[in-house]
Amino acid sequence: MNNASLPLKFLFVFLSLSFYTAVSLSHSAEVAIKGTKFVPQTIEIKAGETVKWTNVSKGLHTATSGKNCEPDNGWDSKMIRQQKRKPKQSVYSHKFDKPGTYPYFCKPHCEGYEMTGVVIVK
Ligand SMILES: [Cu+2]
Repeated sequence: MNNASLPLKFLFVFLSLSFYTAVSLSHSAEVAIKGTKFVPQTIEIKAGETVKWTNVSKGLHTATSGKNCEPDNGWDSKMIRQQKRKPKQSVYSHKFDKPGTYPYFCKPHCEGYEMTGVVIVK
């Protein structure tokens, strides 16, 4: 290795670590409700962790456990209001204790907008 490549090598390590940190953070259990989408649509967590949904859109949304727009009588956020006006009502949290795949949807926007998401608990 010549001297000129050494700084480049450090830069590469630094960028790799930065990228790794960004990827790790994206694994945190935060779901944003933007427009008529859950972002990320699929989130993976470990058993015992909590997923927090935050509505940053203008509309009213729910995070409701179930498939094909049908509630399965699991968890249901009820309406999660817009974040800016009523901050306390803009967030819904649910703790997932058992491993499994948990599909959910937004009641007002499931049909038509296909506003759905999945929580995968490992
Ligand atoms: Cu919605």
